[in-house]
Amino acid sequence: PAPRTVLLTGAAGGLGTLMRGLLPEYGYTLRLFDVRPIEDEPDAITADLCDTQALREAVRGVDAIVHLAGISLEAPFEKILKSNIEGTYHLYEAAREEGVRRIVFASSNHAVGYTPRPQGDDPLIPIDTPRRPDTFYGLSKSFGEDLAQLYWDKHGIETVSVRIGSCFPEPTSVRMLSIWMSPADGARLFHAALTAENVGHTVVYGSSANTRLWWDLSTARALGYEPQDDSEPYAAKLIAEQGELDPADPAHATLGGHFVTDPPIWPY
Ligand code: NAI
Ligand code: 15L
Repeated sequence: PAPRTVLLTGAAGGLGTLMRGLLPEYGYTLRLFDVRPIEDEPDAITADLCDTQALREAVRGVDAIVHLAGISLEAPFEKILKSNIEGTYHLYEAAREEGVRRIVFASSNHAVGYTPRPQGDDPLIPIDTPRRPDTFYGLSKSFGEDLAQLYWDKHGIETVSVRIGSCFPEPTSVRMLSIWMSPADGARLFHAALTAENVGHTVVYGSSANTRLWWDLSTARALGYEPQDDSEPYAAKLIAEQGELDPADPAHATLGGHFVTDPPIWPY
């Protein structure tokens, strides 16, 4: 049966707030979890992913989990280690102990951030391109994908790992014209990831059907995802303001963009 009660971790965040608004339209009842309190949501669970008891109670009885909680940008390694690596491990352990069979994991394009972006007639980047994390943040997403594979192979817990491009109300950079996922398409993709049968561990790119798309959406489409949006209407204004991407600039020549070139955050 299709999942009905879904735990949404990271529910206080940007994407979590968007999905709190959109996923109930697909018939889901959401249980909310975040280390930050959520205004006007008295039933939300306010706890850290490393609070294993709170986490186990949070997953008890849900049909599936949409796992968005974590640090969403580069940060010192120790912080990434706690929230993204240990936190995601605790989530999978809680799911295993409580018998939750399906997780949708918010991976990121930064797991493959050093991959050169297609130029000209180059083919789209396939989903099985070697992982090339561009940050400790991207490394934690690469870990999350491997963890998902392990829990499928060893424990039969299914995951769809979604390498999200940029999911915001509107694209705000020329790079985002290629990797943007509209919030409505994000909800479509999460719904497909929650309901498709026999996904095992499936990795997909998460974006809209952008004219300037860089990667292959076929594994997402195979779940039943049919993107409806395209960033192209935003292109003329963004290019006029920011200029075209410069292939000689490493921040413009890779999937990960400025994550590739930003100075490291110390202390490592
Ligand atoms: P965000 O930073 O706005 O939200 C993340 C939420 O996770 C925050 O509310 C934070 O309090 C919570 N959180 C962090 N550490 C936690 C912990 N240890 N325990 C409990 N809660 C914790 O990020 P955003 O943009 O909403 O992203 C959500 C997820 O999607 C993140 O995992 C991010 O890496 C991933 N993602 C998002 C993209 C986007 O375009 N928004 C692109 C690629 C990946
Ligand atoms: C991500 O992984 C971040 O969580 C998000 O804030 C954006 O920076 C996005 O990637 C991006 O690459 O634009």
